[in-house]
Amino acid sequence: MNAILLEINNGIATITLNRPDKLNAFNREMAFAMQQALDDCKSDTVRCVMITGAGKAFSAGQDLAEVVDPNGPGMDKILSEHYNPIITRIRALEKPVLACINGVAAGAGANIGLCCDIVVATASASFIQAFSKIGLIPDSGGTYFLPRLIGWQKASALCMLGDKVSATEAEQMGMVYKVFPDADFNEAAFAMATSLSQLPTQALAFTKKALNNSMIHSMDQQLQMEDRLQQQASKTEDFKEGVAAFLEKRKPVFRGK
Ligand code: LHQ
Repeated sequence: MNAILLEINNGIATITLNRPDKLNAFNREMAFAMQQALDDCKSDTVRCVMITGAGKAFSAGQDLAEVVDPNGPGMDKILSEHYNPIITRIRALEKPVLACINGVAAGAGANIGLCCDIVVATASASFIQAFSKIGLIPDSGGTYFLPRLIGWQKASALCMLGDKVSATEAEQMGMVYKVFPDADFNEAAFAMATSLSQLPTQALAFTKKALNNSMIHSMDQQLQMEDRLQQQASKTEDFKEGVAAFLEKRKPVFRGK
Protein backbone atom coordinates (compact mmCIF):
# COMPACT_ATOMS: atom_id res chain seq x y z
CA MET A 1 0.00 0.00 0.00
CA ASN A 2 1.37 3.41 -0.95
CA ALA A 3 1.88 5.58 2.14
CA ILE A 4 1.16 8.67 0.05
CA LEU A 5 -1.48 8.88 -2.66
CA LEU A 6 -1.37 11.59 -5.29
CA GLU A 7 -4.28 12.24 -7.60
CA ILE A 8 -4.44 15.10 -10.09
CA ASN A 9 -7.78 16.12 -11.60
CA ASN A 10 -8.86 19.39 -13.23
CA GLY A 11 -5.95 21.37 -11.81
CA ILE A 12 -6.37 20.04 -8.25
CA ALA A 13 -3.73 17.73 -6.79
CA THR A 14 -4.91 15.73 -3.80
CA ILE A 15 -2.18 14.33 -1.57
CA THR A 16 -3.57 11.75 0.85
CA LEU A 17 -1.52 10.64 3.87
CA ASN A 18 -2.25 6.95 3.73
CA ARG A 19 -1.26 4.83 6.74
CA PRO A 20 -4.72 4.84 8.35
CA ASP A 21 -4.02 1.95 10.76
CA LYS A 22 -1.19 4.08 12.25
CA LEU A 23 -3.25 7.28 12.15
CA ASN A 24 -1.13 8.31 9.16
CA ALA A 25 2.04 8.53 11.30
CA PHE A 26 5.08 9.30 9.16
CA ASN A 27 7.95 6.87 8.66
CA ARG A 28 10.95 7.40 6.40
CA GLU A 29 9.31 5.86 3.33
CA MET A 30 6.23 8.04 3.76
CA ALA A 31 8.27 11.21 4.28
CA PHE A 32 10.20 10.59 1.06
CA ALA A 33 6.99 9.79 -0.82
CA MET A 34 5.49 13.05 0.49
CA GLN A 35 8.51 15.00 -0.77
CA GLN A 36 8.15 13.31 -4.18
CA ALA A 37 4.41 14.09 -4.33
CA LEU A 38 5.11 17.76 -3.55
CA ASP A 39 7.74 17.80 -6.30
CA ASP A 40 5.21 16.28 -8.71
CA CYS A 41 2.84 19.14 -7.85
CA LYS A 42 5.26 21.61 -9.47
CA SER A 43 3.73 20.53 -12.79
CA ASP A 44 1.83 23.27 -14.63
CA THR A 45 -1.19 20.97 -14.67
CA VAL A 46 -1.55 21.59 -10.91
CA ARG A 47 -3.07 24.90 -9.75
CA CYS A 48 -4.02 23.94 -6.19
CA VAL A 49 -2.82 21.24 -3.79
CA MET A 50 -5.02 19.64 -1.12
CA ILE A 51 -3.42 17.64 1.69
CA THR A 52 -5.63 15.32 3.73
CA GLY A 53 -5.51 12.05 5.66
CA ALA A 54 -7.03 8.63 4.95
CA GLY A 55 -9.39 7.26 7.59
CA LYS A 56 -10.15 9.01 10.87
CA ALA A 57 -6.90 10.98 11.40
CA PHE A 58 -5.00 13.67 9.55
CA SER A 59 -1.67 12.50 10.97
CA ALA A 60 -0.28 11.44 14.36
CA GLY A 61 3.15 12.83 13.41
CA GLN A 62 6.31 10.77 13.55
CA ASP A 63 5.88 6.99 13.73
CA LEU A 64 7.30 6.47 17.20
CA ALA A 65 8.08 2.81 16.55
CA GLU A 66 10.56 3.91 13.87
CA VAL A 67 12.32 6.24 16.33
CA VAL A 68 13.28 3.35 18.62
CA ASP A 69 13.96 0.87 15.83
CA PRO A 70 17.72 0.12 15.88
CA ASN A 71 17.55 -0.18 12.08
CA GLY A 72 15.61 3.07 11.79
CA PRO A 73 16.96 6.31 10.35
CA GLY A 74 18.14 7.76 13.69
CA MET A 75 17.42 11.09 15.36
CA ASP A 76 20.12 12.92 13.41
CA LYS A 77 18.29 12.29 10.11
CA ILE A 78 14.59 12.55 10.95
CA LEU A 79 14.25 16.32 10.84
CA SER A 80 16.90 17.16 8.27
CA GLU A 81 15.89 14.41 5.81
CA HIS A 82 12.18 13.85 6.51
CA TYR A 83 10.29 16.87 7.83
CA ASN A 84 12.32 19.98 7.02
CA PRO A 85 12.30 19.17 3.28
CA ILE A 86 8.51 18.72 3.45
CA ILE A 87 7.97 22.11 5.13
CA THR A 88 10.33 23.95 2.79
CA ARG A 89 8.68 22.34 -0.25
CA ILE A 90 5.20 23.39 0.88
CA ARG A 91 6.33 26.99 1.49
CA ALA A 92 8.25 27.16 -1.80
CA LEU A 93 5.54 25.58 -3.98
CA GLU A 94 4.29 28.28 -6.33
CA LYS A 95 0.62 27.49 -5.86
CA PRO A 96 -1.82 27.43 -2.98
CA VAL A 97 -1.64 24.47 -0.60
CA LEU A 98 -4.85 23.76 1.31
CA ALA A 99 -4.57 21.62 4.45
CA CYS A 100 -7.81 19.68 4.93
CA ILE A 101 -7.60 18.51 8.53
CA ASN A 102 -10.00 15.59 8.58
CA GLY A 103 -9.22 14.32 12.11
CA VAL A 104 -6.56 14.44 14.79
CA ALA A 105 -3.33 16.22 13.80
CA ALA A 106 -0.51 15.63 16.30
CA GLY A 107 3.20 16.48 16.47
CA ALA A 108 4.81 16.89 13.08
CA GLY A 109 1.42 15.98 11.58
CA ALA A 110 -0.11 19.12 13.09
CA ASN A 111 2.77 21.29 11.97
CA ILE A 112 2.75 20.03 8.38
CA GLY A 113 -0.89 21.13 8.32
CA LEU A 114 -0.22 24.49 9.95
CA CYS A 115 2.50 25.49 7.49
CA CYS A 116 0.04 25.30 4.58
CA ASP A 117 -1.39 28.43 2.95
CA ILE A 118 -4.93 27.82 4.14
CA VAL A 119 -6.03 25.38 6.83
CA VAL A 120 -9.59 24.09 7.02
CA ALA A 121 -10.79 21.46 9.46
CA THR A 122 -13.72 19.19 10.07
CA ALA A 123 -15.62 19.95 13.31
CA SER A 124 -14.42 16.75 15.02
CA ALA A 125 -10.73 17.37 14.19
CA SER A 126 -8.18 18.36 16.81
CA PHE A 127 -4.61 19.62 17.07
CA ILE A 128 -1.97 18.52 19.57
CA GLN A 129 1.59 19.79 19.95
CA ALA A 130 2.32 16.34 21.39
CA PHE A 131 6.08 16.83 21.66
CA SER A 132 6.48 17.77 25.34
CA LYS A 133 4.59 14.62 26.30
CA ILE A 134 7.51 12.54 24.99
CA GLY A 135 10.37 14.87 25.97
CA LEU A 136 10.82 16.61 22.62
CA ILE A 137 10.45 20.14 21.32
CA PRO A 138 7.94 21.23 18.66
CA ASP A 139 9.52 20.78 15.25
CA SER A 140 8.52 20.84 11.58
CA GLY A 141 8.10 24.60 11.85
CA GLY A 142 5.94 24.53 15.00
CA THR A 143 8.00 27.15 16.83
CA TYR A 144 8.03 29.31 13.67
CA PHE A 145 4.43 29.19 12.46
CA LEU A 146 2.45 28.81 15.70
CA PRO A 147 3.48 32.12 17.37
CA ARG A 148 2.85 33.91 14.08
CA LEU A 149 -0.57 32.29 13.69
CA ILE A 150 -1.93 32.54 17.23
CA GLY A 151 0.44 34.83 19.15
CA TRP A 152 3.31 34.14 21.50
CA GLN A 153 1.35 33.43 24.68
CA LYS A 154 -1.00 30.82 23.25
CA ALA A 155 1.81 29.24 21.21
CA SER A 156 4.00 29.03 24.27
CA ALA A 157 1.24 27.42 26.34
CA LEU A 158 0.30 24.89 23.65
CA CYS A 159 3.94 23.98 22.98
CA MET A 160 4.67 23.45 26.66
CA LEU A 161 1.43 21.91 27.91
CA GLY A 162 0.69 19.85 24.79
CA ASP A 163 -3.04 20.50 25.29
CA LYS A 164 -5.46 19.11 22.74
CA VAL A 165 -7.20 21.94 20.85
CA SER A 166 -10.55 21.29 19.20
CA ALA A 167 -11.18 22.49 15.64
CA THR A 168 -13.50 25.21 16.95
CA GLU A 169 -10.91 26.47 19.45
CA ALA A 170 -8.29 26.34 16.69
CA GLU A 171 -10.54 28.48 14.48
CA GLN A 172 -11.08 31.00 17.30
CA MET A 173 -7.32 31.19 17.89
CA GLY A 174 -6.54 31.79 14.22
CA MET A 175 -4.83 28.43 13.66
CA VAL A 176 -7.55 27.42 11.20
CA TYR A 177 -9.33 29.51 8.56
CA LYS A 178 -12.68 27.69 8.63
CA VAL A 179 -14.29 24.71 10.31
CA PHE A 180 -17.01 22.80 8.48
CA PRO A 181 -19.49 20.31 9.98
CA ASP A 182 -18.29 16.71 9.49
CA ALA A 183 -21.14 15.92 7.08
CA ASP A 184 -20.21 18.86 4.79
CA PHE A 185 -16.44 18.77 5.15
CA ASN A 186 -15.37 16.95 1.97
CA GLU A 187 -17.69 18.96 -0.23
CA ALA A 188 -16.79 22.32 1.38
CA ALA A 189 -13.04 21.66 1.27
CA PHE A 190 -13.26 20.54 -2.36
CA ALA A 191 -15.27 23.65 -3.27
CA MET A 192 -12.53 25.81 -1.75
CA ALA A 193 -9.84 23.88 -3.67
CA THR A 194 -11.85 24.30 -6.87
CA SER A 195 -12.06 28.08 -6.31
CA LEU A 196 -8.32 28.23 -5.65
CA SER A 197 -7.58 26.22 -8.80
CA GLN A 198 -9.53 28.73 -10.90
CA LEU A 199 -7.83 31.85 -9.56
CA PRO A 200 -4.83 33.55 -11.24
CA THR A 201 -2.22 31.02 -10.14
CA GLN A 202 0.78 33.23 -10.75
CA ALA A 203 -0.68 36.08 -8.71
CA LEU A 204 -1.29 33.59 -5.89
CA ALA A 205 2.33 32.40 -6.18
CA PHE A 206 3.57 36.00 -5.91
CA THR A 207 1.22 36.55 -2.96
CA LYS A 208 2.69 33.49 -1.26
CA LYS A 209 6.22 34.75 -1.89
CA ALA A 210 5.35 38.15 -0.41
CA LEU A 211 3.73 36.56 2.66
CA ASN A 212 6.72 34.22 3.14
CA ASN A 213 9.01 37.22 3.21
CA SER A 214 6.77 39.39 5.39
CA MET A 215 7.84 37.12 8.25
CA ILE A 216 11.40 38.44 8.04
CA HIS A 217 11.35 41.74 6.13
CA SER A 218 11.20 45.34 7.38
CA MET A 219 8.26 47.39 6.09
CA ASP A 220 10.50 49.12 3.53
CA GLN A 221 11.85 45.81 2.23
CA GLN A 222 8.33 44.47 2.03
CA LEU A 223 7.03 47.51 0.13
CA GLN A 224 9.85 47.08 -2.38
CA MET A 225 9.08 43.41 -2.75
CA GLU A 226 5.37 44.12 -3.31
CA ASP A 227 6.36 46.62 -6.02
CA ARG A 228 8.57 44.05 -7.81
CA LEU A 229 6.03 41.25 -7.56
CA GLN A 230 3.13 43.50 -8.60
CA GLN A 231 5.00 44.41 -11.76
CA GLN A 232 5.50 40.73 -12.51
CA ALA A 233 1.81 40.03 -11.83
CA SER A 234 0.79 42.84 -14.16
CA LYS A 235 2.65 41.12 -17.02
CA THR A 236 0.57 37.92 -16.80
CA GLU A 237 -2.24 36.96 -19.17
CA ASP A 238 -4.50 36.52 -16.15
CA PHE A 239 -4.11 40.19 -15.21
CA LYS A 240 -5.20 41.22 -18.71
CA GLU A 241 -8.11 38.80 -18.50
CA GLY A 242 -9.12 40.05 -15.02
CA VAL A 243 -9.26 43.68 -16.09
CA ALA A 244 -10.96 42.88 -19.42
CA ALA A 245 -13.60 40.76 -17.67
CA PHE A 246 -14.26 43.53 -15.14
CA LEU A 247 -14.71 46.13 -17.85
CA GLU A 248 -16.89 43.79 -19.92
CA LYS A 249 -18.95 42.94 -16.81
CA ARG A 250 -18.38 39.18 -17.16
CA LYS A 251 -16.78 36.44 -15.05
CA PRO A 252 -13.02 36.12 -15.70
CA VAL A 253 -11.55 32.85 -16.97
CA PHE A 254 -8.06 32.59 -15.51
CA ARG A 255 -5.65 30.11 -17.04
CA GLY A 256 -2.76 30.44 -14.60
CA LYS A 257 -0.61 32.07 -17.27
C1 LHQ B 1 0.95 5.52 16.39
C2 LHQ B 1 1.23 6.89 16.54
C3 LHQ B 1 2.54 7.33 16.30
C4 LHQ B 1 3.13 5.13 15.88
C5 LHQ B 1 -0.84 6.61 16.95
N1 LHQ B 1 3.47 6.42 15.99
N2 LHQ B 1 1.90 4.65 16.07
C6 LHQ B 1 10.57 14.48 15.16
C7 LHQ B 1 11.91 14.18 15.54
C8 LHQ B 1 12.27 12.86 15.89
C9 LHQ B 1 11.58 11.99 16.55
C10 LHQ B 1 10.25 12.08 16.91
O1 LHQ B 1 9.32 12.80 16.20
C11 LHQ B 1 9.41 13.93 15.58
C12 LHQ B 1 8.19 14.57 15.18
C13 LHQ B 1 6.93 14.18 15.93
O2 LHQ B 1 5.91 14.12 15.30
S1 LHQ B 1 7.00 13.88 17.60
C14 LHQ B 1 5.31 13.54 18.01
C15 LHQ B 1 4.90 12.14 17.64
N3 LHQ B 1 3.49 11.91 17.82
C16 LHQ B 1 2.94 11.70 19.02
O3 LHQ B 1 3.56 11.74 20.04
C17 LHQ B 1 1.46 11.38 19.00
C18 LHQ B 1 1.25 9.96 19.45
N4 LHQ B 1 -0.16 9.57 19.32
C19 LHQ B 1 -1.11 9.97 20.16
O4 LHQ B 1 -0.89 10.70 21.10
C20 LHQ B 1 -2.48 9.45 19.92
O5 LHQ B 1 -2.41 8.30 19.11
C21 LHQ B 1 -3.41 10.49 19.23
C22 LHQ B 1 -3.75 11.60 20.25
C23 LHQ B 1 -2.79 11.07 17.99
C24 LHQ B 1 -4.73 9.79 18.83
O6 LHQ B 1 -5.28 9.08 19.94
P1 LHQ B 1 -6.40 7.97 19.72
O7 LHQ B 1 -7.42 8.47 18.78
O8 LHQ B 1 -6.83 7.54 21.09
O9 LHQ B 1 -5.69 6.78 18.93
P2 LHQ B 1 -4.67 5.68 19.52
O10 LHQ B 1 -3.70 6.32 20.44
O11 LHQ B 1 -5.46 4.54 20.04
O12 LHQ B 1 -3.88 5.24 18.20
C25 LHQ B 1 -4.42 4.32 17.23
C26 LHQ B 1 -3.29 3.46 16.72
O13 LHQ B 1 -2.32 4.29 16.06
C27 LHQ B 1 -2.53 2.78 17.85
O14 LHQ B 1 -2.08 1.53 17.34
P3 LHQ B 1 -2.78 0.14 17.80
O15 LHQ B 1 -1.99 -0.90 17.10
O16 LHQ B 1 -2.69 0.09 19.29
O17 LHQ B 1 -4.20 0.27 17.31
C28 LHQ B 1 -1.36 3.69 18.08
O18 LHQ B 1 -0.27 3.04 18.66
C29 LHQ B 1 -1.04 4.13 16.66
N5 LHQ B 1 -0.34 5.40 16.66
N6 LHQ B 1 0.09 7.54 16.88
N7 LHQ B 1 2.88 8.63 16.38
